Amino acid sequence: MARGRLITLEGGEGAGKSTQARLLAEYLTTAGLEVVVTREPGGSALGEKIRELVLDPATPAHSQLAEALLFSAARADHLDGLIRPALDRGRWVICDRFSDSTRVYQGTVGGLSGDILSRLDEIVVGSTQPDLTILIDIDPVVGLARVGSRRGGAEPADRYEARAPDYHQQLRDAFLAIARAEPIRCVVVDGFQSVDDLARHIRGHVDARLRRTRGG
Ligand code: Z5A
Repeated sequence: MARGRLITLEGGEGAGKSTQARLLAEYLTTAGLEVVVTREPGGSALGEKIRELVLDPATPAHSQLAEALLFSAARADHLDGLIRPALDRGRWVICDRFSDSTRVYQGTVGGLSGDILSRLDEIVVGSTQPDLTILIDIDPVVGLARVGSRRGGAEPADRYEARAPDYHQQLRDAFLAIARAEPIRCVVVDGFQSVDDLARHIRGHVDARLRRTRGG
């Protein structure tokens, strides 16, 4: 059986990653593929526990290394428990955030060295690198406003959302820098489009880069 494909969606808060993950899964399922939608941090029982911990505003302050190790532990469990078995069974896995988020949040913006992150990536992700990464680029002011209005003021912002505007602009720049450095793996799409237009563009990239190359 042919190995499945790993597609990751990356970008800042409120870019539309979860919405587009769901729509892409519907499209690929209709095209006859078996699809798994998952997310990070999360995607496995342990990963979801770690998610609660890292997003909780009440979590005690800790170092970027500790944070990267928490995300890495979640990712290791997610890969072993869900992603690799699904790929081995020929399923297409769509993951809402993955290792680029660690490179951006804990690395470029968080200050952890690229060397440490590369070593962690080699240990945890190894050869299970994304076949395609879709970076949904959006002005953080727009993304955060979307997330804020979805929340309706009912819940507190999580530890990341609550940070200063400049922090979110740095995240945006760091994601774009990865996409520029790895144009074969990454495509950038404009998150300021309507949900339907964005979904159409993403489908086009997936078809051009993955489905046509395997006769799918
Ligand atoms: N993190 C990290 O530091 N290191 C790591 O290695 C990993 C993660 C893996 C996870 O948060 C946090 O963990 C994250 C980085 C850190 N930082 N934060 N926050 P999360 O998963 O809770 O948050 P998120 O990934 O940013 O998800 P999100 O806020 O839900 O955004 P989204 O998935 O990109 O967007 P959405 O849910 O699809 O849409 C947001 C709202 O906008 C919603 O009401 C939609 O209906 C609406 N929407 C979506 N698309 C559109 C368009 N096109 N137009 C208008 N409105 C739209």
